[in-house]
Amino acid sequence: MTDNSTRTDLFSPARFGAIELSNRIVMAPVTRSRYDEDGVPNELHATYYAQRAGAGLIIGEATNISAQGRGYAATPGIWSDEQVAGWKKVTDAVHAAGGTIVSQLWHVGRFSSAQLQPDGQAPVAPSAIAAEGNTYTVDGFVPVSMPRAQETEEIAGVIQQYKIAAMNALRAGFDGVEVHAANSYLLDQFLRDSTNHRTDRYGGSIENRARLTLEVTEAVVDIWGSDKVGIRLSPVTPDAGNTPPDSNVMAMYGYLIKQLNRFGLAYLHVVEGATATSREVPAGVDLDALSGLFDGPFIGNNNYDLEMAIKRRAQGKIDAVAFGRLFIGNPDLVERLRRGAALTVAPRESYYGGGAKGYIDWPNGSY
Ligand code: 8OZ
Repeated sequence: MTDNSTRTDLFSPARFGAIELSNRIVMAPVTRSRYDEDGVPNELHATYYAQRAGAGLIIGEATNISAQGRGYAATPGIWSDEQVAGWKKVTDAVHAAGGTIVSQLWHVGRFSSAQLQPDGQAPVAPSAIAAEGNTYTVDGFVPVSMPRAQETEEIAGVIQQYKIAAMNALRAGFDGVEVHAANSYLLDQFLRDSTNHRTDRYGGSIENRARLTLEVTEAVVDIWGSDKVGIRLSPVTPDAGNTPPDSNVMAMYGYLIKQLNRFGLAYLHVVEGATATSREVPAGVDLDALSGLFDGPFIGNNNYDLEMAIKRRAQGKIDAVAFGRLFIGNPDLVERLRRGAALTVAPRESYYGGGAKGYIDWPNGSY
């Protein structure tokens, strides 16, 4: 077998801000929908993450910062004491296995059903524009609900939700947090002119549309320090109903990334193309030019294989690569890639829902 570590430094340790990575192969946040209604992690989730501690860094699956931020049944939360205690089991298990793990802070915005919201209320969004598509509830898939546009005065409350979740992540023993500003959820809904039609200081100009993401980042940095905070963006990923990205991707995300530089964050993480599908980008978009505007470490993601990662690392385009789906069927992915060993392809049916089967039972450590 080949020892790929002689071909690239992707298998060598790195330091992103104050986050220590044992190698530059990162586990992307992967929604697995295996939680009870209380969104509390338990031994099952601790085992799952500990099995994947060989990742240079684990980015935990998208985690609801509040009941209002929840858009899918069976996803975890980080607003209650029970959830914090559950996450502590996960972080302890990952640390005992030698790993590093950050929590991805998530508010879905309009991509929710009233069925999932406190008191059956409408989900909140920058503007009252309905998404298309279905979300998952205990009754199965249902269309997402018409959202309610947030009042300007409510936005401080949203920032507070992020702040409390960031404090909870600290109490739960995480090594940092990632702000989920990707994939057409709340922060991305504010960034994009297709979903943000506001006329207050959070809408209209690029500066105004970037404001909430920057204020949330600042709030989270206040808790953690900038060197333990990363952010994930997906400048061209359409949402589930194919709402288009911003009308001027380069200007919008270019401005945002330049503004993010003032924090000195641990890393920027970008979905290059459409999440879990194509790396294609619309005409006029150059994602490498956008990531090149960032002053700190850059994690590239989306449909990579090892060869592409080695090549893009050698070209100086990435500092680390994040693999999502490959970590489902290969808990020992880093070692498999290093040895050039065969990879297990997890079938789609194993991705979401269920229990231990298809979750913690993949071949581990046998090459
Ligand atoms: C798959 C299913 C549900 C949610 C994302 C948090 O795309 C998600 C997600 C992925 O960022």
